[in-house]
Amino acid sequence: MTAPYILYGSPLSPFQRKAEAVLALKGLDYDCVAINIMAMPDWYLEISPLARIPALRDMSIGTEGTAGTIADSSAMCGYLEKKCPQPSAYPDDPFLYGRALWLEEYADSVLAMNGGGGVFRPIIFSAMTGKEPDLETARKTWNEKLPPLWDYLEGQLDGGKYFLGDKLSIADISIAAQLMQTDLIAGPPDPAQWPALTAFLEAMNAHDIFQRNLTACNKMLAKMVPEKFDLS
Ligand SMILES: N[C@@H](CCC(=O)N[C@@H](CS)C(=O)NCC(=O)O)C(=O)O
Repeated sequence: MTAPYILYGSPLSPFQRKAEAVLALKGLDYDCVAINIMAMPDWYLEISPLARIPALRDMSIGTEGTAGTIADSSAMCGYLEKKCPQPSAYPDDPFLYGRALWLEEYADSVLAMNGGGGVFRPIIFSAMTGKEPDLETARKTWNEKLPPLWDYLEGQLDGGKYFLGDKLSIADISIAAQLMQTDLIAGPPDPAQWPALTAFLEAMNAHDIFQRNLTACNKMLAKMVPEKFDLS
């Protein structure tokens, strides 16, 4: 390992995608170490006692054990912002800062629960364990649970390019990271119904800060998802 940071986890985790985007935004190099979430090793559980990926290691602080490690994507993004303030991933204005944290939480909770838990998992985890994809659960989530969340985000964007003002922030990164989780295997929401949100997703899919992660994801998913699933 030669980079100054290590990310433990998998590129397929939307939370790792968020952390990778913040590292890329700040121009920080990192190595990735794969963690199997179905059988996390004991040494990793010491770093991440809630048994979640990703976790970050700052090699300048510690290279072994729990030294220099931070679990939880929000904690690690906050840390990176303090350590390397520019370019900033958080708005300067106090109110916009609060709004950014709220939108990050919205992405990390309901979007993750439904997009990751209700669509990605039933399809990909089944494929990983040699089972048929659970398309019934994925379709129910896609058609019933995700639309109200997309409605809220469409309203928050209010026709804009970014969620807060005219600058990319942790709100955009967190929301895009979760939207990509379903986009990777089922495509975007219907652009006729959610025009601003789908334009936002398209722009984020093309943004430099997501390229390393998306390339890794597409490579990992190529065999399991030769064609995107139609969940409509
Ligand atoms: N709050 C955590 C959430 C991380 C999380 O939920 N990660 C999922 C993978 S995307 C996980 O580790 N799940 C473990 C499991 O389901 O056993 C963060 O922001 O990093």
